[in-house]
Amino acid sequence: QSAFDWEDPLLLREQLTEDEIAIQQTAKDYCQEKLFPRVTEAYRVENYDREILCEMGELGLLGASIEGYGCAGVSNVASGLITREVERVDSGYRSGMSVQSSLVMGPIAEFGTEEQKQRFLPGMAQGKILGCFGLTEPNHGSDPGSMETVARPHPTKEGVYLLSGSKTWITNSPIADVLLIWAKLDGVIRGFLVERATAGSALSTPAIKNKNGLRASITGMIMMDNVEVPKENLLPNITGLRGPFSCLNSARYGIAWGVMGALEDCLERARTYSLERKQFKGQPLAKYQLIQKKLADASTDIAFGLSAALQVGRLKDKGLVTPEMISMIKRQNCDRALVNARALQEIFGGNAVSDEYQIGRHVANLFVTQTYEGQSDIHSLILGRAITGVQAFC
Ligand code: TGC
Ligand code: FAD
Repeated sequence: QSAFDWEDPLLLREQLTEDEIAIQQTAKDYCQEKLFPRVTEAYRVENYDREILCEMGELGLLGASIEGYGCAGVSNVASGLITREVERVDSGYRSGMSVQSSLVMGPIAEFGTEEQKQRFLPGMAQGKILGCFGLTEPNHGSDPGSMETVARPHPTKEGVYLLSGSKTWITNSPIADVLLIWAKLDGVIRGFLVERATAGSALSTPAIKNKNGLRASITGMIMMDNVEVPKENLLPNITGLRGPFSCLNSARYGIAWGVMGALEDCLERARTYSLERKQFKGQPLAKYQLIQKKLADASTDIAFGLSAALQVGRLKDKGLVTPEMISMIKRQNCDRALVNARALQEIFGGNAVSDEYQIGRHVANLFVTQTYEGQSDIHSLILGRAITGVQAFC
């Protein structure tokens, strides 16, 4: 008879292939040996080390599920396991990786020309070219369909578009080499690959500083005042909101795995602390029932959340996934990660306030993960529409 394993209560590893287990271990070794030692200081001073993307590139972690162009071509489950390991360290590090992989490399691979794929994907897979994804605007977040950013043909230069507008809360924007901008051309949403090297002073990307969460990632605005973009940089094979949302399907799927990694780290730390900390006649906190309930709740939500992410990953690999399935796991796993991390934080008492215990950083990050890529209530409405056939957005 098998013994209960609190670190893998429903034996998820039994459902994984040998390749997937090996890929997860490679990612875990890198994250624990190279990323974790940096994160406390990076979070304190709000610094994102650009080298991280190059290190991830060397290990084949970027655009990992893309076939060819220097990418690893692993299963969607393996790519979920990678995000779980990165976010076990910090959601901000997963954010930088997700944007590069799912939100910039993904659309180039899916909707780009062969020339665009050859030009961008190998350098992006190595982390040498850094990307960002510009959808959200100051006046349009949950409702990107109302975006104001526009593209128009250059009045005198043949084959050139001019982009004007502003985007905000954009991960990686201050240091990105290629900015995927969603803008309306003749009223229809299109994707443009803006290259910083040729955009000149018509493009600016100021950083947003003093964030309360995700401080180990870099976030900024994108201001465009007639930025020239050659027609070769227009994604040709996609029009409308389906473009950005198709990319978001992959990124939201990754977040559903990632936040479970962050919660696993909270659980491991809270369990260790509760066994070591003694209160009332020298008894460890772990002996008390209210503490045990918090650990049991978190462990159960992790086990259920990972099982659901695995099921959706397998369906994605078979081409059977729907956006609503992804909304379901994004919403549920982000919500449960935030609620449980917040409850586990209480186990640390006053020490929770010190960043040395790491838990406060996860809690602050998990608020952001519940907000970006569709705030949880927006995913409720997506599910509500699918269940009833009636849309409740407006
Ligand atoms: P709606 O009428 O629902 O759809 C318009 C068109 O889009 C298609 N579509 C999808 N296609 C593929 N996948 C999906 N998930 C899709 N969802 C919608 C749809 O079929 C339709 O196509 P067509 O051809 O019929 O025109 O559009 P709506 O305006 O009513 O949408 C409402 C809503 C709420 C669903 C949507 O706007 C939404 O999801 N809002 C949330 C916004 C969001 O997620 N923003 C994310 C910004 S990027 C980001 O946060 C990155 S953080 C990265 C990091 O640091 O990790
Ligand atoms: P709003 O849309 O103003 O929503 C505010 C609140 O109102 C939310 O709780 C929402 O659920 C609720 N609400 C809105 N509409 C309704 C409705 N119809 N019914 C009920 N409730 C509603 N965006 C990008 O494009 N690229 C990025 O790389 C990126 N990175 C980000 C990084 C960080 C650190 C953060 C914080 C955000 C990032 N975002 C990015 C933006 C993110 O996607 C948006 O913040 C998110 O989509 C919510 O939009 P909003 O902030 O404008 O909130």
